[in-house]
Amino acid sequence: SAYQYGIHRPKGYTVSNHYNPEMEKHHFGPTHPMKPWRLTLAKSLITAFGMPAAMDSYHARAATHDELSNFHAADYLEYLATAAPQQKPPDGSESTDNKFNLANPDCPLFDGLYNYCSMSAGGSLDAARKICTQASQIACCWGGGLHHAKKAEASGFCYINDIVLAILELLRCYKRVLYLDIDIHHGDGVEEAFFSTDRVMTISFHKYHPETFFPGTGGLSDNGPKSESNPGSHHAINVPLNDGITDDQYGEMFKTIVRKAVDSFQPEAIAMQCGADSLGGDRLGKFNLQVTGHAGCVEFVKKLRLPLILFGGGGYTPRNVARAWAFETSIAIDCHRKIAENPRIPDHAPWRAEFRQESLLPSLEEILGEPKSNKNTKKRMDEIIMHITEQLRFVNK
Ligand code: TV7
Ligand code: CA
Ligand code: ZN
Repeated sequence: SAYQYGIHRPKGYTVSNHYNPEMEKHHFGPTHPMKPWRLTLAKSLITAFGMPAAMDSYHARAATHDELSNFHAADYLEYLATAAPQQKPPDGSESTDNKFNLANPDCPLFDGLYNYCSMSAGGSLDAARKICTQASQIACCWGGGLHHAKKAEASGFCYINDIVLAILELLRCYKRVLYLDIDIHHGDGVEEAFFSTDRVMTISFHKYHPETFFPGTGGLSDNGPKSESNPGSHHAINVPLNDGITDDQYGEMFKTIVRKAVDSFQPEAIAMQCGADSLGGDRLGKFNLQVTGHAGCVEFVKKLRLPLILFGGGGYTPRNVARAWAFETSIAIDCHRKIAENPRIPDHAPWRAEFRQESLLPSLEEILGEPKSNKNTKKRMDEIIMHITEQLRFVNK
């Protein structure tokens, strides 16, 4: 029997969810940290809490070659569509074929790769179109958010930049789009794609440690090519952080910076990448964020009442990824208070082994991951806010 939460459609606006269950059937490889089945786990939680009753659910279709070519180079797409999964040479050595940065351990060529990419992009494009026609006010595509992909290059587990494609779609009907990125990695692909326009402002919060942490870009002073003739200068904002940041500190930074950016840039729509590798206990990340802290950023953005797309992204401890995206879906449909009152996950479900006796929102006593020591000083946080405030003085819409 389904869990009874009494969840109903929010008043006055429509939320849509864009998902294709085929995505989970794809595997990057047994030891690769990117696990597409975390999407199924998220969808299972969303369903277990009765959330589909409160939104429009769409089966995400595969994006067409034409649609992908709005951002990506033809020869790159051609190669993606035809390259065969790499066989390990019999001598056990690594493959040397790395055209377009493919077939390295981060971006392997796996079975059905092109299918996987076009479904991820299809969901994000569908979401953008629902936002453009105002059929939805908030659209969720947790299978998207692949922010590192470049025009003709795969990078950091990303092959097709569904976010860039979705923002290009939004630009057909909205004058200015604000891009927010709370994945623990720098949103370099999206930043670079919109370097030379003043119609998109990008803000990425990330761990910044160029020598040791991927992708090594996104320093505080990297605000786009600095030239008089480039309208896009000052429209790339970076918030470089260190390990161990807490909910309070992160939330404070996020709200302060986004509030100032919205005031000066006056966006008409927002695209937000909600990478869940910034949560405590992530396999790759070392921040201390809890589900409520991560989701607090989404709640703050929702309250701006602008057309909004929520993308997934990173997240390498699948059960925590699923928790965060399920709770963020509940914020979109405005039932998060109900969920917070009884966050216990139904224990009869097939995902029982994954969650055991846990709840959707881990309590204060059972936080996500071992607390890491916080390497972010108040002084540095103030410096960052000062620098960004200065940058935003150049942006006046
Ligand atoms: C959006 N970190 C993507 C984040 C992309 C991070 C990296 C790995 C990794 C890859 C593996 C693997 C891994 C335990 C972790 C410099 C290298 C070091 C590959 C072994 N285990 C997102 C990309 C990042 C692949 N890459 O933002 C297969 O970690 O640091 C690097 C580059 C060279 C390649 N090696 C890692 O979250 C979705 N990769 C195990 C098997
Ligand atoms: Ca980020
Ligand atoms: Zn990431």
